[in-house]
Amino acid sequence: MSKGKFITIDGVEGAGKSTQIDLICSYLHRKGIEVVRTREPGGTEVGEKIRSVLLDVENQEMHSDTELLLMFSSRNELIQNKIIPALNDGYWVVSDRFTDASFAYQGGGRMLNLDRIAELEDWVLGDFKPDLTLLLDVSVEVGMARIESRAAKDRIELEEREFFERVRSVFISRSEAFPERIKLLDASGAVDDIHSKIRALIDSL
Ligand code: Z5A
Repeated sequence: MSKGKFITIDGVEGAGKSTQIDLICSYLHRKGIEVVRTREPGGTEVGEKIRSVLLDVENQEMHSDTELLLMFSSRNELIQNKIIPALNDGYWVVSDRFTDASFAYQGGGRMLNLDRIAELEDWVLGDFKPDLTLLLDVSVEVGMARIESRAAKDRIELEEREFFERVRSVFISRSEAFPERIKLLDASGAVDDIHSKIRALIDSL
């Protein structure tokens, strides 16, 4: 059995990740490809517990380094116990967010040193990386407007607009630094138009 492919999808809040992942999974199923869908932080039993701590609005005092380390702890659990076994069994894995989000949110948003994040990436991932990363890019304004009607915001969503502008800017720089892997897509248009661009990228895998 051949190894599966690993696709990650990222972007600021409200970029449409979940919407596009639904369509990607249906598309892969129609092509006869078995898919494991997951998310970060979370995606495993331990990871989901870490996610609750990370997003809990009660934890306002959490130190930024703690936040970063928890993101990578959840990621390690996911890679070792879910992603690598699934890929080895021939499944394709689609993850709602991955390591690029740590560079964008903790590096950009929290202004942590990007080299230190790269050290953690090296420790936890080694040579392992996604086959394709879809970066859905919308302005912070558009993203926020799309999620405005949600009942409650989580701990990170409570941040100021400037925080999310820095997040977006690091995402864009990463897509320029790693153009082979990270494909930036203008996600401000219609859902179907974005999906057809994504299908073309998936077909090229
Ligand atoms: N985080 C971190 O800090 N560091 C890390 O390393 C990692 C994560 C991995 C968890 O995020 C939080 O963890 C996140 C980053 C941080 N923090 N924040 N804030 P999450 O991924 O679970 O949640 P999210 O980022 O807040 O995702 P989201 O708000 O659910 O957005 P989305 O999945 O991109 O969007 P959506 O649910 O598909 O769409 C939102 C709405 O827009 C919905 O009503 C759709 O119908 C609508 N939509 C979607 N596409 C369109 C288009 N094209 N046009 C118009 N309307 C649309």
